[in-house]
Amino acid sequence: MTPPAAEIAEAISFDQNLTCQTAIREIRAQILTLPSIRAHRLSNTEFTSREFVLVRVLLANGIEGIGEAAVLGGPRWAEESVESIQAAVERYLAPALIGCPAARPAEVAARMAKAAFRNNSAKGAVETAVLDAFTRTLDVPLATMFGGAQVNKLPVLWALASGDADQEVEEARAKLAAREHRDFKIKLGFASPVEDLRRLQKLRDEVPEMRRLIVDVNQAWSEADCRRYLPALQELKVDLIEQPLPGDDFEGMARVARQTQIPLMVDEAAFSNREISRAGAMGCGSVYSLKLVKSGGLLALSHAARVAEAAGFELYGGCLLEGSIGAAAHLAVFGTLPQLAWGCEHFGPRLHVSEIVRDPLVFEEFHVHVPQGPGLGVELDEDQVRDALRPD
Ligand code: MUC
Ligand code: MG
Repeated sequence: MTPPAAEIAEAISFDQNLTCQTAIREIRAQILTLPSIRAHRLSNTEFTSREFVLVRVLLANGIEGIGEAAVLGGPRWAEESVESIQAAVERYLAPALIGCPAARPAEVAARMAKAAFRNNSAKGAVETAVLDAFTRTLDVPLATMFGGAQVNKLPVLWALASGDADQEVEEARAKLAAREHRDFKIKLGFASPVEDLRRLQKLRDEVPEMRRLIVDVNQAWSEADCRRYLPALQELKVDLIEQPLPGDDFEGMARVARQTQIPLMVDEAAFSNREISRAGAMGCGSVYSLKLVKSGGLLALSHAARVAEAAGFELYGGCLLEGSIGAAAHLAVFGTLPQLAWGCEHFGPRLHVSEIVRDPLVFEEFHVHVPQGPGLGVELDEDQVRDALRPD
């Protein structure tokens, strides 16, 4: 039955209203820094406080949305730094978006794609803030944009990354005792493989209750290292090996994947959907780590999940150690996925000594809860934001 003309007219005027109300008025980017509870070491960087960019988008209706742009220890994990993100947002992305309705997310993404090449962390934060403001306007959770959450909590692991074996044993025991985490990711590659194996052996011996054990080599090993040390990882019952080889070595990852029974996870190797498809077709691994900073937006992150599944990967909810805002953004997408076989790693908020939101994410019984309120479901604590602003 055709809807009556009055209903059509009402729907069109609602749409026009929404388009006007959600026109983007202002976009700001602030650099914040929060100290970490301990040093966090990766193969190629190390930090004791985390810098990130808080993006705020103001709509014509006065509603503000927020997003977080993450980096790890400067422009090391990827090419963006907090300084380059602030400049990309203020000088290129913001001017391209002023006046664009948040009610048209595809146009928001298209305008950003035209204004800047890659700059994925910056774009991801701006799009998060736009969608946060838009879904707050509609008074629905941001997950609604992706079909709505199918679960209200997700299994979440904890990363051990101080590099000090005794400290890591204590930390793992404390997480298990608090029933917050029972799955762990151990960062390798900043020490020699032999020293890393010693750390792992100690953890296996002294914390036998650890359940799943993932190691992330962050591209530090060669194929020869893999041939030599993967049998030892297998003996230690490692469940998953993340990105052992350099990101551009697709052939090497495929050879290593064929040589070991431990599944490999593709991380730094694949940012774009083409890279994901190619990595899948070449057999570079069997698990894909989803990350906002790789996809460059939440719409693209949700799309990447489907591309990765179609390419034969199981999914893992990756992070770049985001705090509560970035974690809530990821969870809004992850909670809508039919399958997230390997759970997620959004423990980042707990790595900071303080918070910038009034309602921190809830970690209990080895899960993180997906926030339920409108938009991202987290509210800024402006006093804490002021305290965290990096001095110019
Ligand atoms: C990465 O390479 O996975 C995520 C957790 C962590 O400890 O480091 C990051 C980045
Ligand atoms: Mg990784």
